[in-house]
Amino acid sequence: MFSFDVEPAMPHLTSAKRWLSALSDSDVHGIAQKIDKDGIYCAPDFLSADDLGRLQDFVAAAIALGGNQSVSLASNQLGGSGLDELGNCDEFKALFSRLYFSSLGRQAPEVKFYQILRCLTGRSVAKHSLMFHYDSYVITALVPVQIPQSGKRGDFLIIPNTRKIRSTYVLNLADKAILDNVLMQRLLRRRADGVKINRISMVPGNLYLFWGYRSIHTNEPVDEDAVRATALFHYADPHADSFLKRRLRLR
Ligand SMILES: O=C(O)CCC(=O)C(=O)O
Ligand SMILES: [Fe+2]
Repeated sequence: MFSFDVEPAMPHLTSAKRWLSALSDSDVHGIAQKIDKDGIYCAPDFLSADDLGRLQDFVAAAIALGGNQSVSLASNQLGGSGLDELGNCDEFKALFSRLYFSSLGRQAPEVKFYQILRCLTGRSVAKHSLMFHYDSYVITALVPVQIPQSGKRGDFLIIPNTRKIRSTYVLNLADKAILDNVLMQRLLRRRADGVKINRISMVPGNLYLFWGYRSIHTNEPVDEDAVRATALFHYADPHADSFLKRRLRLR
């Protein structure tokens, strides 16, 4: 009998799950403290080269299908990419509820992600860059899938922890309105207000965590002929039960 000495393929997400399963409560607390202090936590090499390669192939196909322009894919369009598996992975979901509890000291809501795969390329790139914002969700995880090696790489910009979780949806809207106007965006783009903005050159396959609701953030522009793709996992909307929000039907 022949026996081929071929290594069996590693199941998907093995290295990510290994790292996640090994996290103690004090590790999670350390992550929360790092985000409080520096604005962002990075877990290097979160994805294996295989998992990352599968994701990069998926991005290339999505961009080709989208006519070589920027595309944003939601959870229900991510089948087969590996991001669906990550979004449903118990160890990954537990990281978010543990972080939430560690940071806020409150029982964490069920982990359901608002998930997107954001692929920037082509002429539409400018429209999607330097749009400073607060997320609607407490915790944001970002996994870079593809980052240009040269030229305009679309570095991530963050002014961390500039606000608290607002007690009401109206106050949250007020913060967003202050930020979402031409003058304020122009000030931030020119750094004219003297605030210190952290710039992060992201590395594909790493996992980045930050308080998306509390931090002003965006990405720098990307060259039109390059591709910048990031997978985002947003968790915990503090205003999910707001009557006003439901009436306005805003996300
Ligand atoms: O892709 C990025 O670097 C950030 C995207 C982001 O902040 C968002 O989609 O909420
Ligand atoms: Fe964001």
